[in-house]
Amino acid sequence: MKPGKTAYGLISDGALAIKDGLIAYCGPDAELPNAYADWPQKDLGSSLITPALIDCHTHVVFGGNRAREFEMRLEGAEYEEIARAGGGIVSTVTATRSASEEELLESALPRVDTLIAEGVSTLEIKSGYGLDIESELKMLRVARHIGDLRDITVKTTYLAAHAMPPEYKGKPQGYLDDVVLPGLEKAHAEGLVDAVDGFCEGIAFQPDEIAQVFDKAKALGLLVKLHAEQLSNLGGAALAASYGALSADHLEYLDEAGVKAMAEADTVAVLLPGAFYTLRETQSPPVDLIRQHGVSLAIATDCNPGTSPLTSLLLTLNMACTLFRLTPEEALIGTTRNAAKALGLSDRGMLSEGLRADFNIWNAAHPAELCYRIGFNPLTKRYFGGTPCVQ
Ligand code: DI6
Ligand code: FE
Repeated sequence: MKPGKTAYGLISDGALAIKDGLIAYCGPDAELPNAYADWPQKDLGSSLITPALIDCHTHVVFGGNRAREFEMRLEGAEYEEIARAGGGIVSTVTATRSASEEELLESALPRVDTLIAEGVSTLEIKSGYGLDIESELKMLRVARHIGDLRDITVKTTYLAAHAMPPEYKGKPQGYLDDVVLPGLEKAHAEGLVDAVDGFCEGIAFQPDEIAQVFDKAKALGLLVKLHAEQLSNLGGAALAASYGALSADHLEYLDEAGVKAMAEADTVAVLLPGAFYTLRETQSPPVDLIRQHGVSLAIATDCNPGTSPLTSLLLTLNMACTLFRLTPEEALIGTTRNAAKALGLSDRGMLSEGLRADFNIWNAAHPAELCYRIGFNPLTKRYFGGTPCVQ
C-alpha cells in the first residue's frame, strides 16, 4: 500500500529492513542495499505483508451490554425512540458509572484482544458513557491502561458530549457548563486526552453546543473530531471542518456542502459500516462525492454496545466494500494510511522508510483477500515497533 506503485503499492519479491523499531528499507528484494546484506534475515515465503491495521473510531470501554435493546428493535422499536425513552446510550451510562476501573478493564480486554488478533496495532478509544466528570475520567484511565497492558498504541478521545445524562434532561447548557467543559480541563490536566469528540445529532447535541466544546478544545491546544450526519443533517461535518477537525465520522446524511468543507480542511471522512448495518440504515454515505472532492476516506468498527457491537476490523473491511461499494484498495487504505491520518499520526499507516515497523504478515496471496472473506482471519504474525508479538 505504498502510494505511487502498482495498485495497493504492492511489491512482489519485496524486502523489509527494520532498525530501532522503524522501517529502514521497504522495496524490491533485488534492490536491497548492500549495507543490509549481512543482517539477520527471515524468509517469509509468499506471505502478504501490510501495514498494521488501525481502528480509528471505537467505544470499546463500556459497562454492560445492550442485547435486550437489540431484541426490542427486532420487536419494532426504533433506535431514536429507545434513546428518547431513556434507554439506549443512557442505559450503558448507568452500567458504566456503577462499574469499577477493574471491571471496565476486564470487560474491555476481550474485545480489544479480538481486534488485536486480527492485526490491529493502533486503537482509538473514546469516553462518553460516564457523562459525569469522574466517570468520564475513569473510562479514559481504563483506555490508557489498555495501552500499557498490550503491545498496541491507544489514542484516547474525550466524548462527554455524547448524550444528555438523565439528571440534565432539558438542560444542555447546564450539562456543558458543569460537566463537559470543566471535565475536559480536568482530563487534559491528567494527560488523558489525545483528541475531543462530540455527537452532533437531534438526540444529542446541537451545532452551537458542539462549538462550545470545540472552542474549549482549541483553547487547550487539542484537536477535534465529530460524530456528524449519522441520523440527520445538522451541518456537523462543516462545523467540524471549520475547526480543522481530524475527522468527521458516520456521514450517511452528509451533503455536498459538507463534503466541500471537509475537502478544504483536509478532514478525513470516517465511515462506520457496522453502525449502518446494525441500524439497518438505508441512506448510504455519499461515497462518490467524497471521492470527487478528494476527501480522504477511512473506515472503523465504531465498536460500541448500541449501534455497532463489532470487534472485527476484517469484517468491517468486507462491509465497507459490500455495503458502501468501497474498492478493497480504498478499504485497506482506510484502515491503514487514512486511519492514521484520522488520528493525527504521521509515523505509521504505510510501509515506508522512517515509519514505525508496525506490520502484519498474512497467509494470503493478494490484499483483496482481506476484504473478500467473511469471518476468516488469515493473520500469521503481527509486528509492533519492529518486535514480533505473541498476540
Ligand atoms: N453514534 C453511534 O452510533 C454511537 N454513538 C454515537 O454517537 C452509538 C452509541 C450507543 O448507542 O451506545
Ligand atoms: Fe461512535
